[in-house]
Formats: sequence, structure tokens, C-alpha cells
Amino acid sequence: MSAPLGRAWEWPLPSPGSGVRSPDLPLPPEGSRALVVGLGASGRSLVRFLSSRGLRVRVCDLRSRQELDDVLASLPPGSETVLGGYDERVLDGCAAVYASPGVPWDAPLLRAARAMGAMVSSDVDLFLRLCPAPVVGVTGTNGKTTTTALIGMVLGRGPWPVVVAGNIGDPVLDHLDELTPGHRVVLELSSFQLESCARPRVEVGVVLNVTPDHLDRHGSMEAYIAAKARLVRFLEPEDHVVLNGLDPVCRRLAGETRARVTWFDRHRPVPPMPVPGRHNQLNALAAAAVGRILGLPDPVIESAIRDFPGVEHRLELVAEGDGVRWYNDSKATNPDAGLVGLQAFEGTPVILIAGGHGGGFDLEPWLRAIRARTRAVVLIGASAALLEERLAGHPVRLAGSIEEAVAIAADLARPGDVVLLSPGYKSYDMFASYEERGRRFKAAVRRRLGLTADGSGPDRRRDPGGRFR
Ligand code: UMA
Repeated sequence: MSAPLGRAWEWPLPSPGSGVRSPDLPLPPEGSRALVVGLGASGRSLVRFLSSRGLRVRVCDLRSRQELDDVLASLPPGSETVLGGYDERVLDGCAAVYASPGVPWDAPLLRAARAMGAMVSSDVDLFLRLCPAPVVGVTGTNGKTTTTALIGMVLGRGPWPVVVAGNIGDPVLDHLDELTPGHRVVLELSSFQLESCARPRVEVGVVLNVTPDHLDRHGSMEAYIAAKARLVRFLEPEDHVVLNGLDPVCRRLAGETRARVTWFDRHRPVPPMPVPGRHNQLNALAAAAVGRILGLPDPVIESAIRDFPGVEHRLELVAEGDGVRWYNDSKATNPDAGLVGLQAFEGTPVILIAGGHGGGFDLEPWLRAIRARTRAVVLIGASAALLEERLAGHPVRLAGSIEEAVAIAADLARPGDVVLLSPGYKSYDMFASYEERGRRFKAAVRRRLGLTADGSGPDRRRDPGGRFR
């Protein structure tokens, strides 16, 4: 059965009748013991889901009991915990093992589990097998969160209830019980999540771009591309793949799928994207292409995109004060993302706050843009010394914290400038996540400008001179 364009409500279900995508469900019988590896957002959601299905759940994590203190209280009663590290003994008696995305898919523990015949799966693997609704899966090195949110917004104007989840920060299994065949699901899928799915089949697979990232985890660019390619390889001829014709890896992926290919860069009319940057224009084109595949009329798609408020930590306008606009682009966790962040401010002088954890990248294109487009750079984090050396001759200042970086940037900025946090590196050297980095930046900016913590207005505890009463 194929899905005729324009007849979205007749879009076929993955496995008509059964509501289940795959009969070989990696769930052991009720009463069996299952191990969850990692007690982050996905791990907690796995523990809740597996317990609700009658499994006896053990969860292990490298982090200590003290570090996980607030999380432990929320676990279902009877959950067994092994914290502060683990070895193969945690596998004792386990029929299945479910890994969090941050756990390498070839980790020794998972290899040992496979060798002893246990099922090894993940939250996204389980979800894709059980989800009764059609799924739009979105991947790409950069832009996937914005595009996932945009597609959610566009599909939200259709006749279906829409659920948006996945790498965007909302674990998939938390939504399973609310889904019906009438829903439409939009999932942001990382290379880690795609790698952990036996057959990641979705009804529409979107690949935005593939440039080097997470190479420390995947080992090589080819392995990283292979993980991304899983989103198109398992699709059937009645499915759709939405690809970027401007991206060489995407062009290659077109030859690796049986699904129908739509080149989103060619989508017309160009939708009215309100968030700055050429890359965001491409994200909007991808969302519009998906909207049309599902049968929505162009004016409906355009009005949804026009109303898009943007996504936190992605070129998010934090505040404007003394003629200076402050942007939080903390999600720019690699130099390619740093480059597109800078390119969004063509013709505007930028004070850039950059640096963090990571390595092995080709920095040169980003550094060229930094030299050409910024008036000064404030460097933070583990990469500061390297970046300072590579930017020799360009105005550079060093800061020991994000708060200090904001203070230095405020001194350097002149009316008409943009101050942009777009680090080009991961956050783990100074913060728990890029979200924490972005929130600390926003808080520091708002304090500096005398705004309330949520930025909604002036902080009435301050006098006009900006000092606390
Ligand atoms: N841990 C272990 N052993 C390991 C590795 C990790 O015990 O070998 C433990 C850590 O100590 C920690 C927990 O596992 O307590 C963290 O698990 P996790 O890293 O899988 O993180 P979660 O909180 O479960 O969040 C994951 C995604 N994180 C990663 O892929 C690293 C989140 O994407 C996602 O939003 C969430 O699931 C819900 O689906 C974040 C991300 O950075 C945003 N993604 C990367 C990206 O976008 O580039 C891929």
C-alpha cells in the first residue's frame, strides 16, 4: 500500500492491524530481570517503562549514589541499583540489557551481555517496535533539534495529535502509552540512538547534513556516516526520505535507500523562517517538505513556520541592552555549528564567546570566519589555550567562567554589536551539559542588564544605576 501525496490521513500504518512494528520484541517475559545501563533521562524512562511491564529492573551507573541522590527517590519501588561504577557481575540473572544513548554500543559490558545471549536494546529501539503511529525521524549533525521542533509545529496544524520526542530532550518511552494509530510522532534521532536500533524504520526519514562530530565515539567518519545512514537503509518503497541536495553525504545516502527521495533544498515556495541564519532557512525548507509529504497545504505550512518561536540554546535571543543584542547558541557543540552560528550575523560586528571540551576537528573554516566576522573573542574552557594560539593576531581575551566571559564581553561590546555564545565545543569540561552552559550564560546576561531571571522585565530589586538595593 503506498501513501498518495495529499491524502495524509490515509497514510498507512507500519504494520496494519497489529499496532506493532516488529514481532521480535526485545522484551523478556514478565518477571524476568532486566538491566538498564545509565541513569540519565533515558535510563530513568527505561526503568519506569520496564517496571510497568512487569520486569524486575536493575540499573547501573558510573556516577555515585551522592551524585544521583535526587534521581534515586523517583525510581519505582523495588528497583535495584549498582552505582559508582560496575562490571560484568551486574549482568547476573539478566535476560535483557537496555543501554542509554551515552553508553557506547560496543562497550565491554554490552559485548559481554551479547556473548552470554542476553537481548541488548535501547529505549528508541523498543519505542520504534511498539509505536502504533507513523513516525517522522530527523537526524543530521546540526539543526536537528530546530527542525524536529519545526516539523512538530507544522504537523500540529494538521488534523492529528502530534508528539515530539527523542534526542530533543524528551525520552521516547514516556509517550508510548498515550499514542494511538491516529497520532503523528516526530523524533529527533542522534547517531547514538540510530546505532542502538535493530531496524530503525520510520515512515519519513529526514537527514539534514552529515559533517564530522562524535568521532571519539564512532571511531571514524565512515562509522559515523554508517550510523546516520541507518535512518534511510531500513525504509520501504512506500516510505519517504527527505535529504539535503547541498550536502555531499546526503547525496550519497540517496543511493542507499529504497524509499522515495525528496530534496528539501529544492522545496518551493521558500517558507518565511523568522529565526536568523541560512542554516535555519534550510531547516525550514526541510520542515516544509515533510509537511507537504503529509499532505498539508503550503499556506498552512507557511503560517506554522512564520509562528515558530525558535528553540532554547539555538541562536536564542536572550536580551537587548544598550544597543547590544545577546544570543545564546550553546548548542553549537562543534566547529561546524559554531560556523553556522557566526554566519547568521552577516554584516553585524560580533563579540564571540567560544571554547570548551573536545578535539580532533578541522578548525580552520571556523577560525577563518572568526577572524573575518568578530571584533573580539572571549575564550573559555579546556580548548582556550589552543584557540588563543590558533587565533594569534586577533583580539582575544581569556575568561575563567561563563560569568567572567559575560562581564568581559559587556565591556568590549558597542551599540549595534551582537554578543554571541556559540562555543564550537562540548560543555563537559565546565558544565554538566550544553543546557546548563546556556542557562548560566542567560542568567549572567540578565543579571548584567538588570532583568528578572526569566528575562521578562526589569529586576525591581535594582536601582536605575544597576546596583542591588
Ligand atoms: N553512563 C554510564 N555508563 C556509560 C555512559 C554513561 O553509566 O558508559 C551514565 C552517566 O553517568 C549518566 C547517564 O549514563 O548518569 C547519562 O546517560 P546519557 O549520556 O545517555 O544521557 P541521557 O540523560 O539519558 O540523555 C540522552 C541523550 N544524551 C546523549 O545522547 C549523550 C540526550 O541527548 C537526549 O536528550 C536524552 O537521552 C533523551 O532522549 C543529548 C545529547 O547531547 C541532548 N545528545 C547528543 C547530541 O545531540 O549531539 C547525541
